[in-house]
Amino acid sequence: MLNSAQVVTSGPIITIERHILEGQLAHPEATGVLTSLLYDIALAGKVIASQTTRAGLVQVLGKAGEVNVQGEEQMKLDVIADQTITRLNDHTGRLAVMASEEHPDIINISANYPTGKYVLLFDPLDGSSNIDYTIPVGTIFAIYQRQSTGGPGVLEDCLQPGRKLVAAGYLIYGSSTLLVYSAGNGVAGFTLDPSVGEFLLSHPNIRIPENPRYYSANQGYQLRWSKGIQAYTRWIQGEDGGRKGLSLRYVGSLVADFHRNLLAGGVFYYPADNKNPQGKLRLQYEANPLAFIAEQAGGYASNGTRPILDVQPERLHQRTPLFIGNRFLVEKAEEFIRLND
Ligand code: P6P
Repeated sequence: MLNSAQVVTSGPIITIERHILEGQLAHPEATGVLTSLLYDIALAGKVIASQTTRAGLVQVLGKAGEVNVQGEEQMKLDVIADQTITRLNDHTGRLAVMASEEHPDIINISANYPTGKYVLLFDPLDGSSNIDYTIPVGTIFAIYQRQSTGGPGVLEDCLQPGRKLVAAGYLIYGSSTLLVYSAGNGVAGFTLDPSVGEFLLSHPNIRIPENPRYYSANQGYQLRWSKGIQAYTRWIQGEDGGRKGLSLRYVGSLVADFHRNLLAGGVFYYPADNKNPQGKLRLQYEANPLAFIAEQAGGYASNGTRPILDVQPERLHQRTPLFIGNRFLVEKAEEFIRLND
């Protein structure tokens, strides 16, 4: 059962547009551009949801026959999601530049359109390898202010540390379609009502519960982990006898695993190992936006030695180890790594 404090069961019906606009009122200097950008992302989520919830019916299952910059086979829905977000945002005049996990380089704004002050980075469909098995997948987005002055945005605009995020969030396409975002004043979740095509406030002020229930890690790789991570895992399972172990839940879809732990309390970790010495997950498209959400909800995210949000990105598709969830659980991982590795 979801934490009842986190799910709206009565009171006013608040659309995401109204919530974003009210958030904007708290910033008199706001020009409304960020509000419109967040609305554009919500619209992209509706379009993508219309595809993912009918995947088996519109023959988009299976591979697109292409391989992306990550060396992963692209699923057709990957391509659809990427094109939906790109085409909804490439002409609005709100962005200086975009970058997608599915594109090797930054995505410039055409000279036919004006540029704006924001930078959008996104993973259009994370967990897409699960599409054929009807396991929840998601979109992850990160919004920064451009650092370059005028003209087309540049690579450095897309290599900002997470501490500089203006807003971030994710959509989950699962048993329902949920959009979770933060613009720096807490975390809110909106559930799509497909009958009216509106995201309605369903999870106001999400806070990660103090008493965690789950841990999420692919223990199929455990023998590849460092001594510190293996010891941490035994601690999580209650080896020290001093505490009840946590239940293991691992879907293999980051957005689904993260969201469950955000609402129920827990930790997700994808450490570096001898196969992925830098870690598997991407700093700019996955770790930073989710770390922003985690900290806004009272949690924490680390690469095992320091806060994810403090890492200065060096490359657009840089990978990182990721430990994210309840602060004390993530800090415990840092301690095991510090003492054992
Ligand atoms: P593994 C999906 O491909 C993804 O990028 C994340 O969504 C997920 O958390 C992770 O990889 C799963 O990786 O190696 O456990 O299958």
